[in-house]
Amino acid sequence: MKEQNIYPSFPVDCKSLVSKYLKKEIFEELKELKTKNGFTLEKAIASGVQNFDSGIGVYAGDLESYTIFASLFDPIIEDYHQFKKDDKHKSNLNAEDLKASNPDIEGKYIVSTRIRVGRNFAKYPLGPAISKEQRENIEKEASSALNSLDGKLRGKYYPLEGMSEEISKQLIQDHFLFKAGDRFLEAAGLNRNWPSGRGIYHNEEKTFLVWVNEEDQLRIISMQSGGDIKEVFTRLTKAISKIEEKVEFLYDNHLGYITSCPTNLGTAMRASVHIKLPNLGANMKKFEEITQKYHLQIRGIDGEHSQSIGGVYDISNKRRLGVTEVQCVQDMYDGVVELIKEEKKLE
Ligand code: ADP
Ligand code: DAR
Repeated sequence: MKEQNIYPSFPVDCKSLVSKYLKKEIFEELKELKTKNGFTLEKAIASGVQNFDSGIGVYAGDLESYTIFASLFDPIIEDYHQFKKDDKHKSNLNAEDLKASNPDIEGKYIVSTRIRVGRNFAKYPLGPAISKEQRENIEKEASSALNSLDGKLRGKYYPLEGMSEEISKQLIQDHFLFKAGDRFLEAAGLNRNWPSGRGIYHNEEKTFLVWVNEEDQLRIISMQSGGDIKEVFTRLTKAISKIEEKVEFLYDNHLGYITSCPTNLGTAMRASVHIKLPNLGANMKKFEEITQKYHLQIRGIDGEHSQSIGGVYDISNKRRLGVTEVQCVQDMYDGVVELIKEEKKLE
């Protein structure tokens, strides 16, 4: 019988926020508590306990998790987002407010632009706590809302269940589809019953995509080749408002759009470019000076936990909570303008 509720021990070199903030007294305070969906502290910290290389290491099973386990979640949220428990999140999805003419008209640097938001259904628990049946109901409601989209957003929903290995591999290679089997999501209970209830919607041009039941119940994505960041953002904001006519999103006045991972709270937005910066790549001190100045994150070109290849980097906003969606994209845009300027100097 697996021993329950033992205070976890983390290696001394573990840098995850759960290892930093889960003090013994907090563990004792929270270990017996459960949300109305039966979500426990043990489930909330499972990913960080099984993956010592986590950055954060916790996931919420529902909105209530953020209240019941506040003694742990609040300091993690404050540390990651510099966002205090009395702060209020504000949303601004008005693309007109974005000042972003294409910074790379000749297409010399920016390979592609992608802006995504996570959204969860107000009437269901989050991924780590939903049942197989609830996940399948989400898929039904999401696909019916998506299949009603028209104009340039018109497209088709493709369930993962029954999708050929070859098509799924191609969609992942095109960066359109999520990978299966992330060990962090696995430990958080987000891969349960895989691939039931999971799938992808995309329009004919594959510039508008929606992932259903990956880490969040919806990942609404606008993407295209090149650096017309404003066009990508405008398409995304139109799509979000269309979907919101059919689906009520889980939102909280303090934490904004609610997601299972605390890093995505607030806007749940990641605005990224795949950009060729070989010279800056050889001068990481300068590279990181600029990314820090504009609150940017560097990822590899196959997404989170991947490496950059051939001097192409995934550059995106790091801030998600306590800033608006327009500010997230403005952070990324302003940083990209400076990175291109610096790369030109180094050429
Ligand atoms: P998320 O952005 O949803 O948090 P990842 O960082 O894992 O998740 O990225 C998901 C997928 O999107 C990966 O295949 C990644 O290569 C792709 N991707 C991210 N940004 C871009 C971009 N600007 N252009 C093309 N593909 C991108
Ligand atoms: N790997 C987890 C999640 C960090 C943020 N990325 C998300 N949510 N996909 C960690 O704690 O490092």
